[in-house]
Amino acid sequence: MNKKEKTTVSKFIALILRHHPEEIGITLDDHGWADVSQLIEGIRKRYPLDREILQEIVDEDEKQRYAFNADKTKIRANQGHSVPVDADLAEAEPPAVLYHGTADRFTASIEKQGLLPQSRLYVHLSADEETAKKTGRRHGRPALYLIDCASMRDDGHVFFRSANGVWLVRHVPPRYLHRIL
Ligand code: HQG
Repeated sequence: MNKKEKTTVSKFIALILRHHPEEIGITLDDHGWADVSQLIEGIRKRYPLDREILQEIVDEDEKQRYAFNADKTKIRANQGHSVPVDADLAEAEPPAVLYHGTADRFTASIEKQGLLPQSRLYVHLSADEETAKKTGRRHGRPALYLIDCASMRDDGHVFFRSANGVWLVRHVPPRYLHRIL
């Protein structure tokens, strides 16, 4: 399977493991795990997939979006869920500043309400401006916020870091946001 085909299948796997497992008739457990055999069987109705290719997709994913359990009978997304699962996120102390990329058209609402998770369980924050900008571009003309995490921490906000290094928080009130683009 070439890289382009793997990306297509990977996007479908992300959809299943983060948002719509029912799309292929499977369920996730409370911690977001899906049965690997069931996942492969379900996906094969649309795309060719076997254990070897799935392993390659997981290993080669540039954001390390997926993880297997120890005996590789289960697989889950490390973050990004809209389905309410406990992905065993580790509470962690964030750097003094993080970034959030969004689209220009959302900024009026963001500056009124702060950053909200919208359809996901958490607001996603990036450690560097470039990554945040890329995220923003997915939605339109990018806008960029610097987040004053040091003050948020002082004020008792809790941050999590997913297994693949994404920073997550439930809400960023407007006073901690500084628009830089
Ligand atoms: C915006 C990708 C209006 C928010 C990326 C964002 C990321 C508001 C959009 C990960 C708002 C939600 C997540 C408010 C937030 N009013 N709009 N109050 N608060 N928003 O896709 O952060 O490749 O759910 O700014 O790289 O864009 O899929 O979140 O624009 O890490 O692994 O509402 O997904 O990673 O959009 O992206 P999303 P996101 P993957």
